[in-house]
Amino acid sequence: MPCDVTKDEDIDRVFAEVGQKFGKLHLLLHSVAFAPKAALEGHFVDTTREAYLLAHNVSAYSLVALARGAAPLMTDGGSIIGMSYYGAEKVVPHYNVMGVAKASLEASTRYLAYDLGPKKIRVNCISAGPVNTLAARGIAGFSEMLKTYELRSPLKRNLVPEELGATGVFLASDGAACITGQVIYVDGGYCIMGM
Ligand code: 0WE
Repeated sequence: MPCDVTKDEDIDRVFAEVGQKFGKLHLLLHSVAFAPKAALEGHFVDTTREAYLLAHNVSAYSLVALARGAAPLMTDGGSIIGMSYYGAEKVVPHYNVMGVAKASLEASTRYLAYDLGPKKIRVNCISAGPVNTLAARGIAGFSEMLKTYELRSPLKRNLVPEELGATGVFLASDGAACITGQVIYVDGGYCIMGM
């Protein structure tokens, strides 16, 4: 089903259809982000108001709106998963406004976890190391980033997408029944390094 996450009508329609088709929902995976290309190329200080608001609307507020739509269908409890990146926490050159939006996504994860915990709905983020996706291919210096993870991460390699899937399955399962409000790094341990 198409869903423009900047439109409340789209979100309402999707969850109404999910309710009709399935009656309930156990898992919501939020995997959507956008910042205008220009904002990811120049200096963060030059981020326009328009680019800042668009990045936060699509990449962070959408988690709140989707969680509100999903929660009434999660009558057995549920698992909500967002996708984040280390640029939320530390400065990654050129990640710019996306880093600020991911910081907002991670903080929203904690506040949603608090609100929805009494309904047995858990809310967590997976913070992924770099993955060679279509969106990543346009990013200047991306192949250098992959090499840096190979060289510097404790596991001395990049992740494979199946490992993100496996972490998602874990977070959706009862194995993670007492885990909420967390950011789980799937990055070969890269984020623990100081040098
Ligand atoms: O979150 C992301 C990227 C998401 C993204 C990608 C694009 C490319 C095309 C958001 N908006 C756009 N807008 C476009 O016009 N990542 C974690 C991947 C990523 O993006 C970077 C990175 C990494 C890693 C940008 C700069 C530096 C590092």
